[in-house]
Amino acid sequence: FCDFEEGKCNWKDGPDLYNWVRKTGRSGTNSEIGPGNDHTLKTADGNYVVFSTKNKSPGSEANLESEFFPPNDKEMCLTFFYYMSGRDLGTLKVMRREENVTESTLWLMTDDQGNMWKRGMAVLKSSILYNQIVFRGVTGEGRNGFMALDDIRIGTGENCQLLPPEADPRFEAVARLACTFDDKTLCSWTQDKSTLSWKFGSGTSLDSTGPKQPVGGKGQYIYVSSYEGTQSDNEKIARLQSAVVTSFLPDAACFSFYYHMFGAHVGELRVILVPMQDEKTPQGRQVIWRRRGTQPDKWLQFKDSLNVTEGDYRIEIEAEGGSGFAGDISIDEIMLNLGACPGIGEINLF
Ligand SMILES: [Ca+2]
Ligand SMILES: [Ca+2]
Repeated sequence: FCDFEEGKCNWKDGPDLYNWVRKTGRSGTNSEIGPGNDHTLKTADGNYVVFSTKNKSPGSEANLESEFFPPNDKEMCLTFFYYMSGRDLGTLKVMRREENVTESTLWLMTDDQGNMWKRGMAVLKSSILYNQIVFRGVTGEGRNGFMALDDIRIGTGENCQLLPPEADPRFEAVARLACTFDDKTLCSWTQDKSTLSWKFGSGTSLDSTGPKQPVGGKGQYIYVSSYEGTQSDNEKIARLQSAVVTSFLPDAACFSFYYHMFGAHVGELRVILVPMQDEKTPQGRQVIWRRRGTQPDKWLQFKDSLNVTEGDYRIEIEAEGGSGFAGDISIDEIMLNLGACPGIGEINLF
């Protein structure tokens, strides 16, 4: 248990540029801002730890790390109080790290949660590995907000559940990965800059190998031309990378999108899972689906239940060019839904 009245107990600062700062409600002695009262004493003399967006660029990170716990065969429970205030504040995540092997998001809240201390709770499943808990703050665009923590307790698992229920990191993943491309953005997806690029299309070009129209008849899709003339062999891939998604265990998730591949020189379209702990090693990339060469001249749907064993991961959609100009690979309407895909297979669309 840690109430931060005497210090940070066994909680340590991560290796990042910024740290969670211990502070009293009334203190103006350091540059951090925070709640007026702590949670333990509910007075301005009480202490907590805080990470603010003040003077930090968006995406700045601070980690508060527990000691390593030995393998445990019983479920444990993490409870804590959090205070998140300010526009475009950013994200507070609770991560579990197992022997530096896997990192899983247990709890996640984004942006302002009202000007009060709220109770958070997360189930710590049994683990056969040494493991630790990490509170990770990531700042957003705001410059005048803060996230604070107090009264962190790790105890036995009776009546433990995820609180608040909306802190389930899976909901965030579902919302973040969906993309129609209709507003001419990639949503939370990013392009790998070292490769060929995905371009926006609306079906109005004279190119006879692209789709006649986007899925749904209007808006935008994205596509890759088979050949752009100037590329060398190792540049023939266009890669679209998802934001980090947490494992959907014990439930599955259904990942789907529409694709259109047509023309004599069409290359290959692949879906790849990249576990974050293996991100730096090529053998960690798991190709879960591939389709090669020209297909019927219409939108087809890829759909598959994601079976990821544990830990956080990223999805990549990779299009490989062909040996000539005749051909495009297009995709549209990326979706992620909780639960396994009903009737897995490929479904034709008009
Ligand atoms: Ca306190
Ligand atoms: Ca679209």
